[in-house]
Amino acid sequence: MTYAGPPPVAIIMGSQSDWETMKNAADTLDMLGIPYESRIISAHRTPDRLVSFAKGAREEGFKVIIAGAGGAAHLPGMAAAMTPLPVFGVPVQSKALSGQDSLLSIVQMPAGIPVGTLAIGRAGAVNAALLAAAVLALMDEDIALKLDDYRARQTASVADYPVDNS
Ligand code: RP5
Repeated sequence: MTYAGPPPVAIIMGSQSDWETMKNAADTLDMLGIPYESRIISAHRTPDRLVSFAKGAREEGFKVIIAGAGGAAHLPGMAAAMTPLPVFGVPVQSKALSGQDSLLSIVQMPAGIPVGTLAIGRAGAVNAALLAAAVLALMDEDIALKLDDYRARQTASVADYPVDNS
């Protein structure tokens, strides 16, 4: 199945400054051929934009939301509060506390409103995209095959023995 309609994945982030991290999610989806839309939506600076996006996300055709934010990272949780879609949260590495603030802000959701929380920074952004792909793969054989191929290539790229680079 190929997506002819709206992109199935929304990548939202609290600030332009989050893009350097969240671009890793976008690049991963590009590599898998999965369409997405990226938007800046701040829980604090653009609350009305957040409400209108989150409440309308399912009707817009999105299937999964990847939400990245740093510091007082309320974006993933507030988005999850207003949509039934799965939300994967990416803690962006903050300057003040190296992303530990972002991680704790995102991961400590109250029971009843889940956010699938990933690692801080690039690894989290890449893995959020891979998890989004895995969700879509449940209903899309093409994506499932691409994920299998990605795993196989990753395994093949790991050398048996370390080399001295210097
Ligand atoms: C959060 O505040 C954003 O997600 C970002 O990680 C952080 C800092 O934003 P800027 O001051 O760089 O715009 O809302």
